[in-house]
Amino acid sequence: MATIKRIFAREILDSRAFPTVEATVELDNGMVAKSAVPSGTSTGANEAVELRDHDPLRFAGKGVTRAVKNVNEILAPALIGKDPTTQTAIDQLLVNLDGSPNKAALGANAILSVSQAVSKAGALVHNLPLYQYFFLKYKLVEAVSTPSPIFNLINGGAHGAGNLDIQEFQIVPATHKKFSEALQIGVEIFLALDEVLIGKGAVHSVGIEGGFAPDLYSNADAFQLFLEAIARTNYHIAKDLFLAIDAGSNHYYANGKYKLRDRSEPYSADEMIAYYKTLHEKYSLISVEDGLHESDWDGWKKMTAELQDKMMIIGDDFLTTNKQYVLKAIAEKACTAVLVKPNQIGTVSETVEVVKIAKDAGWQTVFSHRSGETTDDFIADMAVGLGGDFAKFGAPNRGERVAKYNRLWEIEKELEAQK
Ligand code: 2PG
Ligand code: MG
Repeated sequence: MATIKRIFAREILDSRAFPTVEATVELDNGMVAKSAVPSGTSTGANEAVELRDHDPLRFAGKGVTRAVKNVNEILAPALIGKDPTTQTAIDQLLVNLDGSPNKAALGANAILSVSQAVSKAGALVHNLPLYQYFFLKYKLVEAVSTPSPIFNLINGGAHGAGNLDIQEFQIVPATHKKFSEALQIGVEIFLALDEVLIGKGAVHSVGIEGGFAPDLYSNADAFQLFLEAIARTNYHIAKDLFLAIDAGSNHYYANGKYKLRDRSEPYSADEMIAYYKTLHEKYSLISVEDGLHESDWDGWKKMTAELQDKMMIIGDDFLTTNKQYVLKAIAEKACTAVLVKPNQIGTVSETVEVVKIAKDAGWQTVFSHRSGETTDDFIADMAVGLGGDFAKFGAPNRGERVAKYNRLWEIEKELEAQK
């Protein structure tokens, strides 16, 4: 049995130039595994706590030396000599060492870096690719397959240039397409959008997740841009691909109302639901994430009742990959899908538990990157190994995004070779 010989963490930079935590696990047989944690920009109130230094004299207060120290001085010594394949026991130990309800003591970034690196070490010990290790360990699905990608091609809200309210304007290739075909659709529409924006003399630089961040007058303009771009390709909306959004509605919510620049009067929750229905009719919208504010449970129940036969209702900030909220939303029929972000909860095992609960309830699972990312492709393997239905890794652009899409592409090839 291989055991953990040494664990250490360090600061590395994420895609926004903020420091984040990378942990390295060394085993007594010489094997080495590393993993880095991502970080959100538009975060849910109930996410596990990301520990930052808040020292204004270092990296604008974004340093994570306290989290690094917690790995090196508290988590690492407790794990020496442990078997890295005992993920559940190790994660429980990490949770206990923290002792707080939301990982505020040691930091979810500290804890997750170790938890993820331990998974990678466990896969190495079994001589398996990480996705196979997850698949065989947790048995959440009958067979491994690659998830369908959701591409965020226009960045608005907290991720964009400040002139669009909706956070992510996405395209979803038809789910019967295999991953590599879906990737090609995403890329060709991304490149067509670039041409359309250049043709209009509009800003065509990209936002925080690699999608374009153009200067537009209204959210409706973004959907029109999609139609123009799609018309330049050989693909057809509602046949080869569909539109979707991450509304990120916390961003434009105030005093019980939603303020979209498309209309001078703010929208009520009922009017937002009607708005999403119109988007479905007009633009084949098949998925809406965080369509209402994270605290509006009654609104979410209504939204699910009214829209679930037309589109997927995804909870992100609303559920924060937290069992407590996922169970409540299942019981109250407030969603039909969960966004899966390991750093919202802080360990691999708790993430797996949430995925299992969602699957058992017949929900869809959408594995997601964060806006602050590294080139670690952990989430791609996790999505495959746990039977994720969808993978949302941003635009097919920027190294930290394409690292994950390229990993899915590689896995597709591996799986095809095994057939
Ligand atoms: C989201 C994510 C990822 P962030 O809202 O779904 O796209 O953004 O990481 O900023 O929370
Ligand atoms: Mg979201």
